[in-house]
Formats: sequence, C-alpha cells, structure tokens
Amino acid sequence: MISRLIVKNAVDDFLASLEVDVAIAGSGPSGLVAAKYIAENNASVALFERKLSVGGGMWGGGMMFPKIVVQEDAISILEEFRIDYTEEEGMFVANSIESVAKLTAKAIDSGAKIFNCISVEDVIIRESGISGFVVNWSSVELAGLHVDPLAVRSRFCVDATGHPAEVCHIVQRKVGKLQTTSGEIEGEGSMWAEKSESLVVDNTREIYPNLYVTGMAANAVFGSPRMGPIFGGMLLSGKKVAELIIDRL
Ligand code: 48H
Repeated sequence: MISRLIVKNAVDDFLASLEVDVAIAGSGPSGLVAAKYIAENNASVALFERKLSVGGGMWGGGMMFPKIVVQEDAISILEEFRIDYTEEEGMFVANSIESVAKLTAKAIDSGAKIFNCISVEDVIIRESGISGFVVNWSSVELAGLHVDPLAVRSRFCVDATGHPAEVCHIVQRKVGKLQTTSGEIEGEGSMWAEKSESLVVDNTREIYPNLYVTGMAANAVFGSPRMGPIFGGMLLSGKKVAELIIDRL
C-alpha cells in the first residue's frame, strides 16, 4: 500500500504538470522566487531541479559560512518571504539555510510544483518559439544511460540554471540566435559585485521567443560579471522575470 500511494500520487503530480503555463529549469534563489510570484498569480508552474536538494548555490552562503548579504533594495523580498535579517554597515545579513527553506516553502505554498532529481536536457521548439522542456531523470543523465526523455509543454520557459546557463546553451546550439548583441552567449565575467548586482536585473529578459533568463544565468548570457555571495540581485531578478511573464499570461 505504501508503495502504491507513493507511485500513484507522484505520477498524478507529474501528469498534472505535463502542460503548464510556466516551466522553470533550476531551483536556486532566482528560480524559487520566480516560481512563487508566478504561481501566486494563479498560473501553473513546474520547476525542475537536477539535484536531490533545491536551493542551488544559496545553501553554502560564502565559502560555506552560512550567511548571505542582501542590499537594501531587495529587503522587501526578504520580508515577503519572512526571512530574518540584521542590518550592519548599511547592508543586510541573513542565514543562507533559513533563506533556502523559506524561499522553497513560499514557492510551494503559492502552488508551484517542484520536481527534484529531474534535469532539463532539451527544449521543445515550435513556430512561435520555445514551447516547453524535454526532461529526464538526473540519474539517467549521470549514469549516461541511453533512455529517451519525456516532454513538458509550457507557454513560457525560464532558464534559472545559474552559472552554466544550460537552457540558453541548448538553444544556442540547436535552435538559433539568442537576443544578445552577438546573438550568442557572451560568457560570465570576473567578480565585480557593485556592477553585477544591478546588471543581473537588467539582464533578466526574454532571450529567445518564450524563453526568459534569470539569476546568474542572465549575467552569464549577457557577459556581465559575477558578484559573490550577495544575493539581492538573484531575488530581484526572480521577481522581475515573474513580472515579465505575468504581463504576458
Ligand atoms: C535542471 C538544473 C539544470 C538542468 C542546472 O546556481 P543557482 O543557485 O542559480 P541562481 O542563478 O538562482 O543563483 C545563483 C547563486 O546561487 C550564485 O551562484 C551566485 C550568486 N554566485 C555568485 C558568484 O560569484 O559565484 O541554482 C541553479 C540550479 C541548481 O540547483 C542546479 O542544480 C540546477 O539549477 N540546474 N536543473 N535541469 N539542466 N542545470
């Protein structure tokens, strides 16, 4: 009975997410924030995460010291997610573990469905643009097994895969030119926190018809610097991508 309940309920969730309004690849801070704001607008959201755990690079804070720094303009997001913080020297400090836990809880409470251990390995392409993700078990990918994937249809897709910008790389390789100056992925630059925190919000855009990029992937695609363990830009980028998509739903 235990096994039947698990398999039946997991399959029901997966079936219900085979066609959604928005599919997100990657459950780091930008993906989780985007999922929360989109789902609370009554849109269906499926978020696929390769790893067993959600949270991406946020758990580790800075060099495994479990703290993150957030700048003032993202404090309203910490407050919306009820993440505690302290103010020091004009900056704000939060616990990275609490941050992941609360971003995740709010995304789920808003109705987003999170599927862990599933990797996005390709996109669905139609005349109108990107129309969904091609997904497979991460264990299949890691073992290098030859197992065909399944497809998830969505009106909009989001690349929230962090530094590697995996979905954008797939699109560049297989589909066509991206909406960057060169038409290609311009590559992440070296660390310059002050600059890159505002650039990550500017870079949060539609990068190919119906495909948006958010978080660290946005800076990787547009050739902007990295920023280290300051996370306000990730939160603001997740919120911005949600607003851009909500406007079109
Ligand atoms: C499914 C995938 C796939 C795939 C990857 O790296 P993340 O935390 O991403 P962001 O952009 O939300 O946050 C970036 C931040 O954590 C960071 O690294 C910063 C601020 N760095 C600054 C610096 O200077 O280093 O999360 C991305 C998630 C991960 O959990 C991956 O496992 C997952 O995406 N992922 N999931 N299918 N193809 N590729």
